[in-house]
Amino acid sequence: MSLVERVKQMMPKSPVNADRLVTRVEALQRFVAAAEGRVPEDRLVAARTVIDRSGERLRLSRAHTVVALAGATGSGKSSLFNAVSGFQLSRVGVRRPTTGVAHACVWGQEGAGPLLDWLGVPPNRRFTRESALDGDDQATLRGLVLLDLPDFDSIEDRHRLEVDRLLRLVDLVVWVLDPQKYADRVVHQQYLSQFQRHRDVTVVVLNQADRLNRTDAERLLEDLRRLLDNDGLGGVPAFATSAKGQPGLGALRAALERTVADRQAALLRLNGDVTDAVAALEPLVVARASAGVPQPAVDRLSAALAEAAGAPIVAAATERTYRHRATASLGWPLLRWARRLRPDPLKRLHLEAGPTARPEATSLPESTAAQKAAVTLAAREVAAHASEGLPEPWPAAITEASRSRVNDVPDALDVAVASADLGLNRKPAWWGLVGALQWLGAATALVGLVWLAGRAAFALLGLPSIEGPTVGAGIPLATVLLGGGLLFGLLLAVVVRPFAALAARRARARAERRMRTAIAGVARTHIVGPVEEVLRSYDVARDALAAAAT
Ligand SMILES: Nc1nc2c(ncn2[C@@H]2O[C@H](COP(=O)(O)OP(=O)(O)OP(=O)(O)O)[C@@H](O)[C@H]2O)c(=O)[nH]1
Ligand SMILES: [Mg+2]
Repeated sequence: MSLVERVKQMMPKSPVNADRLVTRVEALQRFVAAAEGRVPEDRLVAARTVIDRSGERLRLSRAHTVVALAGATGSGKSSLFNAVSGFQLSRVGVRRPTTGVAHACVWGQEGAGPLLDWLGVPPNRRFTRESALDGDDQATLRGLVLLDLPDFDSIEDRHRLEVDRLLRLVDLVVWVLDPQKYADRVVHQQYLSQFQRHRDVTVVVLNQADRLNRTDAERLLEDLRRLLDNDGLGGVPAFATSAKGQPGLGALRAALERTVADRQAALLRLNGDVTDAVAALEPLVVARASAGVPQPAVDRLSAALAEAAGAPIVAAATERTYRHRATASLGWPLLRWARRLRPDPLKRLHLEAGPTARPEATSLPESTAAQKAAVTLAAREVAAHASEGLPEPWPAAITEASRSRVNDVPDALDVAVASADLGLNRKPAWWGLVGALQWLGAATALVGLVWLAGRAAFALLGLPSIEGPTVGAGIPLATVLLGGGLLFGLLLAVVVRPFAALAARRARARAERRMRTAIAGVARTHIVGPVEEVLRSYDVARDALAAAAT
């Protein structure tokens, strides 16, 4: 089996489709858009970084593969870098640490400039391989951008920062370990084990193997593989190298060639990043969708709001006003004016019979502390139901949403009550009929009265009295007219009274219904609506993360 085939076997990976990766990143973007403002920003930072980075990396160059040589000081990164490139490009030193700034060597392929700018490699540290002199010797590495990184265990802070920065950007990492420090805990805990989700783009070399005999090299490699297993990196390619002697660079070069040929490293890397981000976000959603806000809780909230808004008071005033006006319209005509002197109950609340034109001018009573408490409780109940089964921090976001418009609620309730049509601005038709009959009775009585008065005047003046017609047992018609007219008016007033009372109660019920409808609208726009908006965000976020996960 050839070396390349052996390496191929060591690097099994299922290819990542670029379109699929873009779909995953877009789903992650949808998650962030839905969750922002609901979830603390620090929980989203990693996802945002991945979104930005993948966008940039994919846009910059799919033709290049960026491979970093990372490791502790003195492990031989620069030596390997030089050996692979075939030139002394990066200084190999005795004084540690030697490399302070990343060096890059680009094999062929025009247009790596923007990529190197993005990576932050200074122009004087960029080299190009595959000059005219090389011919096709280096063709198998065409597209490779090899980076020699500073030491990650550096006593120099800025080295570590530089390494950490670049490790987030590169497509594939070759961890260069040496026989002395390959088991270093810091290396494994702080670096290698953090790359679990990037196992497809991780290669580990035990460098300086020329310093070991074959048996020791095998033993150390075995030990190294065991440590990698513990790091969650079991099965990643791990082999011995030497920049100076046996076993040389063969396996490393083969790994690099294969990586370049596959053109998969960038996609695999980003795919791993997305998987990482998704895993970090997973606790923010659970498997099932939100349950919504149950109608009974909304109804209880509307009822509490109706109380606080004074709807029952206005409804009672509507009933009294109906009766008041009915009495004024249906009572004995000559006494009606007395009724009219008293303002009707609605007017005392500065409400109009239909929708009130200026809701802000009403004088509805302030809601009591108990009513306010009932509203708070009902709103809390809505939030609690909506939050059921949702992971943190969604319940907090839901509670916040339920309170977000609380300050506008009193005014909105006043408007709802005032603008509800109380249904009293049109006189019922039967009032007209009864009113006309009342006038008829009164007119009859008046005719009788005038007649009797005429007769009395004639008698006073000693004029001969005119005997008018009589009714039944000699009762003069004038008396009958007066008495009958009065009695008729009185009886009519008594007879219509229960009908007016019934109609008044119906007017109250109708007014109350209309106000409650308007108040339910306030419950929806001011409390339930904002809560449902959070629930919608949750569902969108949950679906988006499920899409990003696969
Ligand atoms: N025998 C042997 N010596 C090596 C090998 N690789 C590197 N060295 C030596 O190890 C020392 C350090 O090598 P560098 O290549 O500078 O190591 P580095 O990892 O770049 O170190 P920093 O730049 O400080 O991070 C030098 O003296 C090299 O000659 C190797 O494969 N075999
Ligand atoms: Mg170096």
